[in-house]
Amino acid sequence: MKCVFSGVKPTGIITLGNYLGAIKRFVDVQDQAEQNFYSVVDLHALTVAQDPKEMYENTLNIAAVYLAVGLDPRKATLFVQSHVPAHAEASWMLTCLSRMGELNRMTQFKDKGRGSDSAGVGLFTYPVLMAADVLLYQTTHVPVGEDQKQHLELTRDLAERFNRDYGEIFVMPEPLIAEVGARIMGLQNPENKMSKSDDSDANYITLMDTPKEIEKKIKRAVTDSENAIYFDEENKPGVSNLLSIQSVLTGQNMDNIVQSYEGLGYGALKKNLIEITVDHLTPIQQRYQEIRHSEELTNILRHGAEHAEAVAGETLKKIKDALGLVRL
Ligand code: AQP
Repeated sequence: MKCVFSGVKPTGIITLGNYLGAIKRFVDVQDQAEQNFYSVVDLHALTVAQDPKEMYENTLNIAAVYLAVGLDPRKATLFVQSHVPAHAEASWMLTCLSRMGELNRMTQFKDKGRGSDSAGVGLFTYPVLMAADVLLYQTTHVPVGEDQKQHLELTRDLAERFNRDYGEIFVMPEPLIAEVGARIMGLQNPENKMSKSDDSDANYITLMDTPKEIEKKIKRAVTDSENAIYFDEENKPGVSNLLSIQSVLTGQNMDNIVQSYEGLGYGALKKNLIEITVDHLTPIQQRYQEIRHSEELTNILRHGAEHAEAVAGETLKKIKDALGLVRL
């Protein structure tokens, strides 16, 4: 892999969904790629009204999580999106290349904006900003959860259109979507994906939840009345979701996990998963506490922004030249 880019919005505390679907994979691939860029995409968070104080804290919290889960700043450039103005600039240029119809088809806009007159324009153009994020780094691979697949297809469409109309500038990025864990579902509502801005905190586990909170949430997780443990997303979404979480956290394959529960009921599955989750998150939380208020964190973000700006700036120059914008 030549270059990997991905990002997370600072819209709340990172959930097990964000972690298993995306962030854990950032760590898994950081040694395989020649270059890694991971951003806290704060401009994306603005697409929905944010409390400024929470926004500020959440941005630094997510940067600290990046380090706590094992991203290594010697291998990965970590930065805050708004520190690199090229993202907003390139986004405008790509917006002018985008079509209403294709943005209208984005399912996340349909879900969050529901096509109403009061839906934010930023929510509508969000996928174009994401395209700019990815394309500015000549990204070859983008580790994301299933929900971002459609946005990445749009990124590829825009890159193709630009290359065709203005000359070959952009590399075509590929999504990296896991087979298991790409769509972790809500604990109370396993028909919908787990989201960090969900109204009910019983629906998600955050990376910062205490062992007691984890225990309470997993114990209360919705299952079904069959009391038989096997993987069937359609008919047993709650149980299958718990099994997926166990599979990604432990790296064990699904068949082995299911076999290990033979003759056991949901109580055993939940008890085991509570233990696995707490054991996995405890060292992450310890490292997070060490780093969150350290100077190390701000230094890493400062250096990250400088490097990101240099790389993105090169692509931005090419875009401007191709479009005929005068640079003096
Ligand atoms: N439930 C999920 N399962 C697997 N992957 C997920 N991701 C999000 N939810 C799940 C992946 O996490 C990465 C970062 O997501 P994001 O914060 O940039 O945006 P999102 O997809 O909108 O995540 P949330 O948690 O649902 O945020 P809110 O509630 O603010 O909208 C992405 O790669 C995403 O695919």
